[in-house]
Amino acid sequence: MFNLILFGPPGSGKGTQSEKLTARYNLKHLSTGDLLRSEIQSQTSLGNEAKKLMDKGHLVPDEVVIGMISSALDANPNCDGFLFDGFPRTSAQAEALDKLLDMKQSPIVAMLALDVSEKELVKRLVKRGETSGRSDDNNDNVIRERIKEYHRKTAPVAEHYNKQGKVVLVKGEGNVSEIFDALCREISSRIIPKT
Ligand code: B4P
Repeated sequence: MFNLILFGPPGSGKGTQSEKLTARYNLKHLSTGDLLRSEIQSQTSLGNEAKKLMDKGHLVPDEVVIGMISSALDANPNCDGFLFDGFPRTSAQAEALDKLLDMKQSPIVAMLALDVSEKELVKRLVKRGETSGRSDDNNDNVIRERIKEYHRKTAPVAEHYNKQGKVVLVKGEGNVSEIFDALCREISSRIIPKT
């Protein structure tokens, strides 16, 4: 299995690039944001609780998202690999993911980290909020809080994988296809072993 993490702050292009990468490399896309929004849409009790936190720009508890990822891994035993998007978002989630993948003897190969300035992040999320209907995108204070949560709780996840020598920093500003090409170059030249 070939497992990648696409990492970056809210609005850095994780969802956008994940769609293209999963199509190119035939990976199973696992986005905890999408899984949570689907629970909200179905009005499950998990979704209703998650919505309260997401609407404030806060993270959902670790045990909830770890449980969702664990079920998704079990539900896809035969895929070529996973692309994790928006997960792990805390050090506890990173440790749990490493354990789950150790059991499958298929560790993370690399963390592709999108680098985008805060000014650009806010601009993108405000713009998406005009049309997406996402309640966490149409309020400036919530957007700022999500970025603060990222610095408080998520940025340390990069250090976790840096210690394992797996972090690849990629410039996340520019047009979508240029960024996609840069990600593909990293995957092809540095990650997939040449035969
Ligand atoms: P996510 O769904 O992961 O959402 P996100 O980080 O806001 O968005 P993403 O990064 O995917 O968006 P993209 O840049 O592609 O999380 C939402 C919430 O769910 C979190 O705040 C949290 O509450 C909860 N949650 C999720 N996972 C969790 C976890 N593991 N633990 C706890 N809580 C969790 O796109 C942004 C915009 O930029 C789009 O409009 C896009 O079109 C645009 N864009 C993308 N690339 C661009 C480019 N190159 N140029 C210009 N615009 C671009």
